Amino acid sequence: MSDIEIPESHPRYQSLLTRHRIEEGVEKGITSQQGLIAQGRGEAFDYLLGERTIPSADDAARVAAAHLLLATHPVVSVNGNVAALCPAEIVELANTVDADIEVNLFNRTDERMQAIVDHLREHGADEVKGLTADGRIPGIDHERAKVDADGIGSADVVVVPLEDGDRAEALGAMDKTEIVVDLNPMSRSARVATVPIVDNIVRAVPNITAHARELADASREELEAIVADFDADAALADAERVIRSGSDGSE
Ligand code: PTJ
Repeated sequence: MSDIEIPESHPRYQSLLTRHRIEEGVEKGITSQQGLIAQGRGEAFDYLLGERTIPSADDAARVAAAHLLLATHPVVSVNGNVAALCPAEIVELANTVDADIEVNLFNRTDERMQAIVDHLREHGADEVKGLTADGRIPGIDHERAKVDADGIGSADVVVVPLEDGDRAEALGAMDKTEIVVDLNPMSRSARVATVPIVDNIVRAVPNITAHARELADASREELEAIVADFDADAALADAERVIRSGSDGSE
């Protein structure tokens, strides 16, 4: 990571790099201006979590990997913040678990959709879905309802990072397994997720990939046991406890 002129030893290096990527995303027409606000909200929670992956979030990332390996048709949904922050890591995750990538935007415009598809292709994606938009998620009346029928429309497991609660709830109602990455354990999307990962997207995505690689040879029974053991409410309660107390119990 060397796209900013700040030494990696700087204590706030990762945070400054993340801000820089979001700013650059806005300049390139990838990230919406609201994305800057969303980033600020996320940063506040990350600061309280100690800007690290807490053990319960690492466990959740492993469960997410198991779900993705068990899935028949997994899809990773990408918005303007995710595309700016970790495009290559999204492509790597999708390749590792054989998932489709689909762009899905709250502030959807044709220009921004195309800019994100192009950006993901520049970072190694072969096929990026989302432009066809021939499917709809029932129960949502904004642009996020638009999906590809052969993408999110027919997925059994969907990774939805930095989601708004509406779509997360509607996808749940369609009986899809939802893996949500959100730094706020109290957000509606984290609360309705099958697997909430309370971590920064820049850490969570490579972590899911690492777990998927480690679990690549696990049997279906082993993966199903990992999935069955997970308690989403306990994961959220743990993240909230860390935020309030500043300790994850591991020190
Ligand atoms: O690109 P678009 O048009 O689809 O718009 C995307 C945004 C993010 C602007 C839109 O979905 C939005 O407004 O989201 P919210 O409602 O602000 O929710 C964003 C959530 O993501 C909040 O709960 C933040 O805490 C969380 N968040 C922000 N940055 C990160 C994050 N979670 C993980 N990693 C981050 N880097």
